[in-house]
Amino acid sequence: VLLTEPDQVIAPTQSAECPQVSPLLKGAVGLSFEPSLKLKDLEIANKGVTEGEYEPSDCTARQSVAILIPHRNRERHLLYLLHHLHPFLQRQQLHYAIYVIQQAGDETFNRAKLLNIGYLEALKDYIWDCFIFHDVDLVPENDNNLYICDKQPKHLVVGRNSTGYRLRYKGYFGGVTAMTRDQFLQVNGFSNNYWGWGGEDDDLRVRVELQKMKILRPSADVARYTMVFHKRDSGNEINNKRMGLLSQTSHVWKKDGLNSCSYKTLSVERLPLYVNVTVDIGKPH
Ligand code: UD2
Ligand code: MN
Repeated sequence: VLLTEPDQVIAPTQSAECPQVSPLLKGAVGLSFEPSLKLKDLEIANKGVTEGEYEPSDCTARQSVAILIPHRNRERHLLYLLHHLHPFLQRQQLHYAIYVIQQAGDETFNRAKLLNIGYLEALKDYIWDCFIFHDVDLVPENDNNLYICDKQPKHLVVGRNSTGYRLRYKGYFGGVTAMTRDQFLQVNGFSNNYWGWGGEDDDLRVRVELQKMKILRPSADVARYTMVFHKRDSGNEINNKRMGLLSQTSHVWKKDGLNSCSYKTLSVERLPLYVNVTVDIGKPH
């Protein structure tokens, strides 16, 4: 046998799974909303994020999570959210990416359809395990509110500052929710037919209940958010058809949702801190 120097051992690229409880969590943190904040500052502070995506360097994340944010004309809110959310998700040791789904034009806003599009578009990049449907103006206050999915759909907003941190009503499913890829597919996603403010979150709850799934919530002391103050946006007037639509959900969910979501992608910009997907979603008919 010819003895040679041992080959240099190449470290396996697969590192151990991240711990069940991240050692980086801080619990409740004070939030700041600095009017002078600039996107450039955030980019400098988040060098580990590329094209909106991050992965822990020293362990393998337990879940891969896509954060989907429906958006139009709320730039300042988006900046505040990115400012807090990136470090928050990194402390949770997640593999994640942030997608902002931007409705082009001034037709009536459609939050639910934008979120369906976010799901479909994000899956073109990676087979995400879990999706977080996230209002742009809600900032989580406590990093023990884990942005991971569970055996059942999760509602992450028990309370927020403006409503005394209490659940608004039984069955409330708005603001920030978490569903696995399969859970969301099973309910055929959101309805595409809610134009304007309200009802689309209740519709998703009905879909979830029709599948005999049960909504989970973290404890009230953890599932707390600050909502950045805002008025009702123009182009997102209250949807007077919402009650009528809601009464039809059990009949129409199979054909109104992910499988009927038609749109035109105008651009996909891979910015340093998020993927900006701009879409033409049409208008109510
Ligand atoms: C509540 C729900 C929200 C949704 C909405 C009814 C909470 C905390 N949130 O929010 O999830 O069910 O009622 O549709 O209960 N947006 C824009 N530009 C616009 C309009 C809306 O970006 O011009 C986006 C943005 O992400 C915003 C979200 O849509 O956070 C919901 O709209 P909202 O903040 O005006 O409604 P709000 O606070 O009553
Ligand atoms: Mn809001």
